[in-house]
Amino acid sequence: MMQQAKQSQCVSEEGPGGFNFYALAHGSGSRAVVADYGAHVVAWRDAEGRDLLYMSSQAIFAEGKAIRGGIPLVFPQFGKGELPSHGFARTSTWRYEGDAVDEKGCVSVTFALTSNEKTLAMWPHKFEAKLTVSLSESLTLTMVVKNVDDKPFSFNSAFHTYFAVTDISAASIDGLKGVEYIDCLKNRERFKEERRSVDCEAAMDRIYTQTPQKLVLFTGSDRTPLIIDKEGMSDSVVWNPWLEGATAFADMANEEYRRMFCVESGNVATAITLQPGESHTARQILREV
Ligand code: TA6
Repeated sequence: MMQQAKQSQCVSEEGPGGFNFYALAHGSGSRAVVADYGAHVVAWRDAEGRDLLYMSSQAIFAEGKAIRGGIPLVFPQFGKGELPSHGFARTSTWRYEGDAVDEKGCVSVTFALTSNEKTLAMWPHKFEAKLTVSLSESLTLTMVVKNVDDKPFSFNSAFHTYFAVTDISAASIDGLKGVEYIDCLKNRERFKEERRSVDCEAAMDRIYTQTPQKLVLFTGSDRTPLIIDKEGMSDSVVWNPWLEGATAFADMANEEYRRMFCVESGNVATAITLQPGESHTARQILREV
């Protein structure tokens, strides 16, 4: 255990877009990279160096543009609305707050985003948000939002996780049978999932509500499936743009829809309301079975 602790580390360097990238290395050989821009996990690799997250080959690293891939943070709005799509968290530069290695060798890095003139102009609520990324044999994201205003506010949030799959036709999700979902491609009509294993054979954009704490994602590879474990989040969005959607994205090669599958833990159908001084914690733990 001490050996692993010695091998675990966090190193930062400037990269595309002039953003700072924090490379986390764990003694097991797993790796992750987090940008201060959006507090965005841009990579997570297993001990063999295989990418577990999809990153578009045409992703744009520039202020004001969301990075297409990895784990964009959705806050304080999900989807389209009064704010830019999925809110301003993923296109804001977060403040590096420090990194640490614990006695078991788990390495973590923490970022903070506090309401400022720009956010207040879009969303008139004073908040403090912190995002901690922890890497061991698993990858854990913990986001704490605190209401530092003198009035309540409500928000939506999600970890918009782009999982890498060998081919979308071979991917599937277990754990959604019996769960109600909102189909965003069918006028947001509500349905009940009848399948034990949910696969994807066309464009898909569904908000599964009140989902189980754990889902299992089969990525079509020879690797063991991934467990998606969430706390403090009621919903799971399942999305693939298919060819027609990918073609519409300037930052995604058309055929790359086949190599990604979004499963997004979040508070999407139900917002979180915080009274002054209250905090909310959302946590997603990703690990191989
Ligand atoms: O999570 C699914 C979704 O809301 C889709 O409707 C699609 O818009 C996707 O997010 C990507 O959104 P973005 O703003 O990142 O292009």
